[in-house]
Amino acid sequence: MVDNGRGTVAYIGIGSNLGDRIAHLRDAIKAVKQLGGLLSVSSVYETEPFGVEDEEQPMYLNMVVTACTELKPWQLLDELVKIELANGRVRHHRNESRTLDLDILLYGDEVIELTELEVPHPRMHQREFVMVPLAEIAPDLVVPKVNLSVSEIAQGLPNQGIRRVGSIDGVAEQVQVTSLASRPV
Ligand code: A4P
Ligand code: MG
Repeated sequence: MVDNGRGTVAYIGIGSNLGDRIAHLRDAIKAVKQLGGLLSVSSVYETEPFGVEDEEQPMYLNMVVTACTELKPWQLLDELVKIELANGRVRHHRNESRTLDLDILLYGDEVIELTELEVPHPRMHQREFVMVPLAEIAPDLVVPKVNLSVSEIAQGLPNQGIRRVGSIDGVAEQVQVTSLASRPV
């Protein structure tokens, strides 16, 4: 168990491709902080929708944060769902556009294999939109089950269309223009 004295260190992936994407990311960061504490925050990346060939989707903003929390993993998942709902998340089918998606990528060094909660996130190591921001904040972390470091995994991925747009404090104007002018809300 990875415990820094204030709970377990958890890595959380944040994604948004609907509405005011930056506002959703900010809201998520604020809310996650209240679940215990925030240890680090990656840059924000604009990323091509991944795994959705059959429909046109707006570009995503993605980032990863490190939290520490005394919540158990399933309690953390419940809280993340509440944060998604508070940000207008509607669920019809998998991989659809969303105002806010919060995934538990890693929870300490735990391996959890339930349908409702799989940790490490089962698809994280295949995705640039997760591994590139994660490599910024935890390059040497070894991902359980994959048994490679985050930076090794990130470097081995094919190009999937990812562009760093800046820090969460520095990106507001340039990304809001695209998101408000041309994206459905
Ligand atoms: N679930 C199981 N394990 C976890 C976990 N570690 N963290 C369950 C969070 N949830 C977990 O999730 C579906 C179910 O996964 C939940 O009921 C939960 O109990 P969801 O958020 O309702 O639906 P989803 O996100 O559409 O499905 P899924 O399969 O989690 O999709 P992914 O893997 O999250 O991918 N392209 C770009 N560029 N950026 C993105 O952020 N995201 C997706 C969604 C697809 N393409 C993307 C992006
Ligand atoms: Mg999800």
